[in-house]
Amino acid sequence: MSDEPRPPPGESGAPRSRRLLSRARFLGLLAGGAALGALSTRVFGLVDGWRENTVEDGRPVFDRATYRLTVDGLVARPLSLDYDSLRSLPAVRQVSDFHCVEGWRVPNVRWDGVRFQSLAELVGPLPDARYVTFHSLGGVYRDSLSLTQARLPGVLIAYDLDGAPLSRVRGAPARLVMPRMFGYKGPKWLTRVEFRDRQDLGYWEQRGWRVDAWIRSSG
Ligand SMILES: Nc1nc2c(c(=O)[nH]1)N[C@H]1C(S)=C(S)[C@@H](COP(=O)(O)O)O[C@H]1N2
Ligand SMILES: [Mo]
Repeated sequence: MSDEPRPPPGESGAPRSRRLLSRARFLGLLAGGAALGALSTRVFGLVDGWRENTVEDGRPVFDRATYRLTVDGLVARPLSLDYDSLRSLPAVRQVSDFHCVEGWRVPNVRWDGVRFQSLAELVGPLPDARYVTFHSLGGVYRDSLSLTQARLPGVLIAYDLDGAPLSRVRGAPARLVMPRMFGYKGPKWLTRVEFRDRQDLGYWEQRGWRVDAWIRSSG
C-alpha cells in the first residue's frame, strides 16, 4: 500500500444519506453568491466547527476504572494501558485541520496525545504486521491504516482536544487522529489497536467509502 495522495472518495457507492449531503453541498456551491451561500450554510450546516458524526446507538461510555487501551495482534510485546498509563507515555502536541468527507471541517485543532509510532516502538510489530485496525468501545465502529500510513508523524492517539480532555461526544478517552485523511479514518472511544497481516474493512468502507481516504488539499 503506498503513501501517494489519492483523490478523496467519489460519490459512487456512498451510502444514501451521505450522498444526499454531498449533493446538497454541491448544489449549495453551485448557487454561488454570498446570499445563497449563507442560506445553504444555514440549511445544510456547512460551517467551520465540529458536527457530531456517531453511528453508534448512544455514545459509548468511558469508565476510567475499567478502561484499557489494548495494543495487540502481531506484536512482540502486547500492551494493556489504563487511562493514566496512556497519559504518562511520551506525548506530543500538534495542530491540524480536521475534515469530514461530508464537507465540513474544523481548522486548527490542537491535539495532545501519543504518536502511533511511539506506541509501535513499545510493542514491536512482527515482520508480518503490515496493517493496523483501530477499534472503538462498543464494537460497532472500527477503521484501519497500513502500518506505513500509521507511522506518518501526524498520526496520534489523542486524548486532549484544544487543551482539555476529550469530551464524551468527541470520543473520550482517546481517538485516532490521521490529519491527512478524512475523519472517518479516526475511530473515537478508541480501545484497541490491533496489528494485522491483512487490511480490515472499516465501518464506512464496508458501506462503499475508500480505504485510503487521503485529503488531496491538505498535502
Ligand atoms: N466510534 C466512532 N468513531 C467515529 C465515527 C463514529 O460514528 N463512531 N465517525 C467518524 C466520522 S465519519 C467523523 S467525521 C468523525 C466525527 O467526529 P466528531 O463526532 O467528534 O465530530 O469521527 C469519526 N470516528
Ligand atoms: Mo465523517
